[in-house]
Amino acid sequence: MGILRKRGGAGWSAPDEFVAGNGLLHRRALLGRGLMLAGAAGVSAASGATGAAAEPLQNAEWSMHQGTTVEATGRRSKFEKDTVRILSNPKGEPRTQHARTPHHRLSGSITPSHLHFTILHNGIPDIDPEQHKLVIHGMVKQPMVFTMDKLMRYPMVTRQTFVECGGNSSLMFSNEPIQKDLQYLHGLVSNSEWTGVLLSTLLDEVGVDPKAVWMLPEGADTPLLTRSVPLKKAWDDAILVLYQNGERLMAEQGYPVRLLLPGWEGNMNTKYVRRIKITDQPAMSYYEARNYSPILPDYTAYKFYFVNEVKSFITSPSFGQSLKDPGYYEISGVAYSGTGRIERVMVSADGGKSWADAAVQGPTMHKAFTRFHIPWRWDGSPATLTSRAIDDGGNIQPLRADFVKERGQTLKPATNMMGFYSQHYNSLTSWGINAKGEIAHVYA
Ligand SMILES: Nc1nc2c(c(=O)[nH]1)N[C@H]1C(S)=C(S)[C@@H](COP(=O)(O)O)O[C@H]1N2
Ligand SMILES: [Mo]
Repeated sequence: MGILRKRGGAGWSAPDEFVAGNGLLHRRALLGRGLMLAGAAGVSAASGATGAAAEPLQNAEWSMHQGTTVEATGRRSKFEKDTVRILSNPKGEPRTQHARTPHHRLSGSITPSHLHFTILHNGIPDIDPEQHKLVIHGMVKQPMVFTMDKLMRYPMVTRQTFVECGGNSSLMFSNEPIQKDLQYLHGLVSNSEWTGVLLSTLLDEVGVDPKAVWMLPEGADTPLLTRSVPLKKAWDDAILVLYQNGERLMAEQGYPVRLLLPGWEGNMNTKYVRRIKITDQPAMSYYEARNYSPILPDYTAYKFYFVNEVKSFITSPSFGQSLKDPGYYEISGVAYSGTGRIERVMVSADGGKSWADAAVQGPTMHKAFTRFHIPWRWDGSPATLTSRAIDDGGNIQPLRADFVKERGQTLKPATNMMGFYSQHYNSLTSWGINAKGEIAHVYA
C-alpha cells in the first residue's frame, strides 16, 4: 500500500489504490490518515488568514449559562429527536403492532434498548415480576415452578445476539424496488447484549425424558403465543433472558423474562414466557402453521423455517440521505448470520460487476451484528452500492436473481402486507446513486 500520498499536509493526491470498480478503495487505505474533509483551519492561516478560522472564538449561547438539571434517567440531545422507531399501529388498535429500528441513523453494533424493534400481537402487558412465574413441565422427571427471585439466583451468561422477525425485509419480495428507507425495509432486526440463565441449566434440574424432542414455550400476554422449538436448541444456546444491554429487559422485549434463541426466527423468541412444555411432537400452533411458514412459487410452503440466514445491508450512505459533493465517503453497514460469525463482507459500487473486501470491525461474535466499512471515492457519476456477507460456515448471501428464482417475487406493491407470505429475505440490498447524489432503492 502507501500509494495514497500526502500533498503539502492538505489532502491526498492521486493515484488512489482502487480495488474494485467505480471508486472502491482498499479497506485500510484511509485508516488513521487525515482526509481534510472538515474545512481546514491550519491551511487558511497559511493562505492569508481570512474566513472563520482567523476570527477569535466566540462563546455560543450554551457556553454562557448553567445547563438544565440532570434527571434520574439519562436523555438524548433534543437535536436527535428524529432518531425514533416508526410505528405500524400508533393508536394501539387491537391488532399486531410493529416498531422499526432506524438503522440509517445508527452506527456501531448495539441497538440502544429504546430503539430495539418490537412486534407485539396484542400490546405490552404490564407484568408484576413478584407475581410472574415460569413453569417447566411435560416429559420431565420433576416439573418445576420458577419465581423471578429464584431465577435471579442461577448462574448467568451474557452474550450479544440479534433478534430478527421472519417478516423483516418482506418488502424486498416486491416486483419493483419499494422507495423506502432502511427502517421500513429492514427495521425488524436489532442487536443487544443479553444476560440470563441458560435454559439447559434448568432442564438439567427438571430431568428431561430422553424421548422428548420438542419444547413448547408460551407467553403470558393475551395471544398466549406458543411455538414448537426443537429441544436441541435448548441444549445448544437458548437463554432465559433477564437483562438487556445491562438493565432489566424493556417491557416490549419481554419483561420480566423472555426466551432467546440466538439466530432463530424472532417469533420463536417467546417474551413474557410463563410455561415451557417438554414434548415429543410439535404443536402446529397458529404462528408456525399459518403466519410464519413461507410460501414458495409452486405454492408449497416450508413446514418450519427456524434460522435467520447470513445477511447484510449498507446503512450509510443509504436511502433518504444524499451525497453533497464528489469525493471520499465511508461506506458502512451491518452484517449478521444466524448460523455463525461474520467472516467476510464484500462491497460493490458497480451493482455487482466487481467486489472489494470491506474492513470487518472486530471482535466478531456468533449470531451478532458485525459492522463493516470501506472507503470510497465517488467521482460524481452514477453508482450502485451493494454488500454481500459470508459467515464462518461458508454461507454466502444469495444473489438476488438466484434468490427470487427459488423463493419467488410475489408481492405487488399494492399488496404490501407485512410478512404473511414473504419471509426470511436474506438476499442483497442495493442503493442506486445518480449524478446529483440522490439515493434510490434499486434491484441489482
Ligand atoms: N409473548 C410474546 N412473544 C413474542 C411476541 C408477542 O407478541 N408476544 N412477538 C414475537 C415476534 S413476531 C417477534 S419478531 C419477536 C420480537 O422480539 P422483540 O420485541 O424483542 O424485538 O418476539 C416474538 N415473541
Ligand atoms: Mo415476528
